[in-house]
Amino acid sequence: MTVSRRLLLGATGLLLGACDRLSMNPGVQRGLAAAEGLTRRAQRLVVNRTALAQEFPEAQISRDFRANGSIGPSDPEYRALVRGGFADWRLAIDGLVERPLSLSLAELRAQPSRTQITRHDCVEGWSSIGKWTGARLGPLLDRAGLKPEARYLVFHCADTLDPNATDGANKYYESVDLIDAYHPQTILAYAMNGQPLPVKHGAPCRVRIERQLGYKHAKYLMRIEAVADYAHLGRGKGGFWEDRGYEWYAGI
Ligand SMILES: Nc1nc2c(c(=O)[nH]1)N[C@H]1C(S)=C(S)[C@@H](COP(=O)(O)O)O[C@H]1N2
Ligand SMILES: [Mo]
Repeated sequence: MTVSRRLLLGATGLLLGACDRLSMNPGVQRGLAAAEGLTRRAQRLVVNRTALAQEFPEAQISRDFRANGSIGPSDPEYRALVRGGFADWRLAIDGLVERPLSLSLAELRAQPSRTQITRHDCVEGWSSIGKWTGARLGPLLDRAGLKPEARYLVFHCADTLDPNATDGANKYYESVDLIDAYHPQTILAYAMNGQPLPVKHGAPCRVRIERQLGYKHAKYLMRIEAVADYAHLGRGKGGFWEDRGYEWYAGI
């Protein structure tokens, strides 16, 4: 992935730059140690962002994977999709792309896919292990062709989670940067534990972003929008829970 490679080269440059400058002065041993600590931490952060999340054997799949947040959206548009067995569902991939896509569930299932058994960690303090199958997001983004200005992906969902919000920030949404978007384990999951994704877990499709906490894994996906900035959406913090105080970067 070009983004991560560029970042990695940036971190290496930082390391060389800092060492060169400090090694000129023999009296700054502690400063040198601190600088190396910093750059090592910076490198670890960068390298870790593209590393895979741990995967588990079948035997460790949770018998009863918890469901959280919306578990049966009552939004009329979504109810109609459920009644039709999601035959009319389309996933839009648009915004700052050269070739906007509109994919049916069948088309999504025909894309390059990945299956992974991972642990889902919710900030509320529970974890469950599940097996997810879905279309890899990276190849789909390449098909759509991100414009150079695109920096984030916004996941727009079908469910209203806060009907009482008076400022219009009612619906669930999330956003990630392009490192997470192109991570090999980032998939548009349409199956869970070998079955079509159940409604309570986000049918017909939810994103899995395995290096992030649970609230980043948007369920009931309707639209993926490439944007330069997310300040104009919701309350401007990049996600439903971010708008209510959670961290935007929820890396694990
Ligand atoms: N659309 C939507 N996506 C969502 C939520 C939600 O309420 N609506 N809740 C989030 C939270 S906090 C968690 S922990 C997970 C829960 O996913 P699960 O129901 O499959 O366990 O979904 C996340 N994605
Ligand atoms: Mo969560």
